[in-house]
Amino acid sequence: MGDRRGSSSRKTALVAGLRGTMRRYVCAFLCMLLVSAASAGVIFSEDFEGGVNQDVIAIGLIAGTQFEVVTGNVDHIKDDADPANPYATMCGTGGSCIDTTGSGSRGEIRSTVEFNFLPGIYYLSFSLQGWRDSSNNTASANVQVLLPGLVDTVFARTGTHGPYDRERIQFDVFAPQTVKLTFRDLSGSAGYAGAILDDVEIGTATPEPSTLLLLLPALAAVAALRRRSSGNGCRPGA
Ligand SMILES: [Ca+2]
Ligand SMILES: [Ca+2]
Repeated sequence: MGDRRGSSSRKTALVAGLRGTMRRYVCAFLCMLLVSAASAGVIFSEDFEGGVNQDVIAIGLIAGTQFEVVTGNVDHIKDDADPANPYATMCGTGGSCIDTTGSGSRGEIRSTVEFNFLPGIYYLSFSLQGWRDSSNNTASANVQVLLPGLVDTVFARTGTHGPYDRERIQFDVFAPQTVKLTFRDLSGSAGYAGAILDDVEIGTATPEPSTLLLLLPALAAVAALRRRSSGNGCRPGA
């Protein structure tokens, strides 16, 4: 009899513990979404319009931008109207851009800015296209995009040029993190021709409508838990 009562109270304590843990996770998730929805906006952007023209940039700062070369080299290209310039239309509507393959070396660029991500939902977007000079030489490249612990994705571009594809990655941050953004030219580039990169942007994302729909059962669960418990409700840090 005593054993049965003990087992029953242990089960009750376990269920209460699970409810408490579930409530904390749901509350943290809801708070994260609410913070994201309330603060949607751009927190970083780089269009590569600053600095010099048609320069091979080796290790060091890409002048006029918020990126530096950390491995190999890249080309910082600017379109102009000079037909003698083989890169006159390389950036397309982008104005200035980055060829992720410099001269005979695949490049790796990293933001000079360090991002202090608080819990929330964010996006990273950028424009990417294949390579072609005025002689119609084309090339392709695979570009690895890295925000350590948050984003690690490879994008492939074939040997065709334009139009840009606008890529967008959405990612969740569950605990504060400080990281830099890297674009790394992997295999696929040909000699001096890689993928063309432009218009990098990071921002806070508004939850998708589908995510909000998924929240409804969670909100109902929290409400039910609150009714059954005299404990704390949903509040930051609960
Ligand atoms: Ca640009
Ligand atoms: Ca190049």
